[in-house]
Amino acid sequence: HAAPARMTDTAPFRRIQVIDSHTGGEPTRVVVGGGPDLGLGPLAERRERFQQQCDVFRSLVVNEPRGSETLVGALLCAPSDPTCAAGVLFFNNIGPIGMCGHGAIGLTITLAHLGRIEPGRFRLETPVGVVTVDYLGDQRATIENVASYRCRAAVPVEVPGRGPITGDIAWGGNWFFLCADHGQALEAENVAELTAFCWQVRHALMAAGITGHGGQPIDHIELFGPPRDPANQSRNFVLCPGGAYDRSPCGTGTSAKLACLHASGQWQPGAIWRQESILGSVFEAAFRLDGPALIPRITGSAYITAESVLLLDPRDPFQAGF
Ligand code: PYC
Repeated sequence: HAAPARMTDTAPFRRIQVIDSHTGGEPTRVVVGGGPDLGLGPLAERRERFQQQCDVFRSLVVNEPRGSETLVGALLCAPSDPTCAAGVLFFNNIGPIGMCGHGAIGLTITLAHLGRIEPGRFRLETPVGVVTVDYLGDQRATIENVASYRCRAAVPVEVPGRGPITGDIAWGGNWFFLCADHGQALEAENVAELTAFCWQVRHALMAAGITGHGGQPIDHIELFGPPRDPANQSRNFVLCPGGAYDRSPCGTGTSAKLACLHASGQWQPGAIWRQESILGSVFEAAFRLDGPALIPRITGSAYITAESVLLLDPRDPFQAGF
């Protein structure tokens, strides 16, 4: 007797294997099979190729109907740097991003879940530099991020309908505008208003021609306020480039924060900064100095939420996501 027909017998599905996790509430989807081959060469070049040639792949992995605007994708690649164990390209609902702290922690816990790593250290190549990862066991990892720095301090910007605010511009693997005089309540119940406010700030920066180094767009807006838990130093709200807010304290944003604190003489090497997210999840952060370079270390926990196979049905009008 012939085996009963299954759905997979009736359509040539393409299959993409993924593992999902969350780091402090912020999800990461690691592509472990079925992803595009971007060839070899520096990760920054492969990121360009990914942007030019794989946008449909990016969208179908992270966007609806398989994902959501808050999901960050991670494509594992062969490293070009022989000192690295792996390379990774991070991407979100609108395009690739340089580095992702919560994503690197999620990737580490995913590799441990797969049995590919044991507690210890490895180096991870990203398009913006090499990150050193310590897998600590027990769902925890520390990321030693790329060198981070403050580019400009106390930059004024007029936000239409809101008034003037000031903020620092800093690099932490992505570009951030970090603002404390926003007048907003950093409460989870207020995320719709916080999102609208940060979106306006971002557009005000663009309209005023305020950028990071080399004219790079400032695509992350980070608001600070007092922590809810007195064990922490600060609470934040971070708006990501595609309009979703970071549920975690944002690893690259916390790196940018450390750079600003150090530049203004407010935080010293080795001292622990506990950054609380809008959900109350916490990253423990510190930095060391390597000559003039400030190297942040971010520690957090991630948990596996799914092992899945994404199916692409050529008959599906929304197979590329939306
Ligand atoms: O943790 O660095 C981070 C991050 C960037 C965007 C979302 N999370």
